[in-house]
Amino acid sequence: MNAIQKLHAREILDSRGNPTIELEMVLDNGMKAWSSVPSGASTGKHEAVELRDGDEKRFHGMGVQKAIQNIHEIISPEIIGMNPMEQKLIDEKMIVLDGTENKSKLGANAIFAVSLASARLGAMLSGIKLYRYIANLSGQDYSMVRPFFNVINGGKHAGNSLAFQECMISPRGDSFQENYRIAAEVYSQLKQNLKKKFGGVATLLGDEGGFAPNNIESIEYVFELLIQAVKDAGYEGKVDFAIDSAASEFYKDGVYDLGFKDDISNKKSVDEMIDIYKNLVEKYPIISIEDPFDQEDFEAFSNLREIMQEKGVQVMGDDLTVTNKNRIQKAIDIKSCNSLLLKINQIGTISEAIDAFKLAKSDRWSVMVSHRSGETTDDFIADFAVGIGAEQVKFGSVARGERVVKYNRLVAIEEDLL
Ligand code: 2PG
Ligand code: MG
Repeated sequence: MNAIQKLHAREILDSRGNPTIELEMVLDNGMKAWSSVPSGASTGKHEAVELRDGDEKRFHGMGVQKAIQNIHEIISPEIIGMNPMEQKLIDEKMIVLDGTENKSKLGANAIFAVSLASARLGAMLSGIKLYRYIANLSGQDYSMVRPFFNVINGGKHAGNSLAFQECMISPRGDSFQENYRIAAEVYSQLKQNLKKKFGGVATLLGDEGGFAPNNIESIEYVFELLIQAVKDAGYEGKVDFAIDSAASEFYKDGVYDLGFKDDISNKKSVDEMIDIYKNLVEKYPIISIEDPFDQEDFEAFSNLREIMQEKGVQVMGDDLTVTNKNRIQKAIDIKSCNSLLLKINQIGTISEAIDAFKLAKSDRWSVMVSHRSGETTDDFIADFAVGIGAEQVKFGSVARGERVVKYNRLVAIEEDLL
């Protein structure tokens, strides 16, 4: 009868060594699907709540035993007996069971694990590939995505002094395979160049597998390094760049402090930040700017969007919009963005993430599906991005297993699409 028979969750570790949830969902015919839960470091204030135990004696308070207990004792009795193909009903049931605005009762991490596993099981039951199943669920046409690879890490994701969180490269090749290869070649060129210039310590990695050199005087200099690596690798003019400032992390009392990690004050006003972005876009092939300002400053976003729109540059909301339809609607009304960063765990369920996607599309935004800085080897978001027909993805660098597992899945999907 194709009913969910059992949910079993356990505590595992993510790529940063923090505890997270792995879930197994079993169907009455013996089919099994699993999921595991990522976790952000530069989380937006308005994201759905990731439930942590707060017991300092275990994992410095980061344990997820309460969330696991919520799966076993509260979600499981309600979900057992349901058909996993009823994704919307399952997601809605959990939203009602939780009953809070931000999923703080059951934990968005608990809800997310169940939502993903049921989609996987639904796809297995339908006998189709997960990305095709997601396309059916969302009513969208699946399509291959353009990847953005985070090759220089800063902000909260690295121990260096760079304020800006992510500097990405995005080759303009004809296929995903080609873009993946170009990115890997540029990455290894960049490694050689960094080593030659600053020594081996400059090639240490940040949380998302990009390099985290400490000898960087300015954000311009990062892009000079990238220009050089692209050129040396033989791809001059064939690679675009993107930036995720994650600016909420260095915003305080009306100013952006680019020296925040070293306690060396380097304060910039909104207007000065706009000048930095204008200058960057003029000098380098930057096509996307994510979270350029604080997560509450819809107005500053919209000032930048007005400037960038005509240059064809994306102004993308992440902490600003948190995959939440109320905040996306506000950003549409105020014209803050023309692009959405979409993270399923920011909102908690697949159904809500699909709704967020559709809302952004209703205002003709582009959409980039994203990993979190703390990841697992779950590759669900690769299928999800292709299935909903998002144009872009970012899953970190071309190194570290929890990042490449998702890009590697795209290689297989692309083959399947040919
Ligand atoms: C971001 C993400 C992922 P985090 O800001 O876009 O790169 O970081 O998961 O730490 O929020
Ligand atoms: Mg971001």
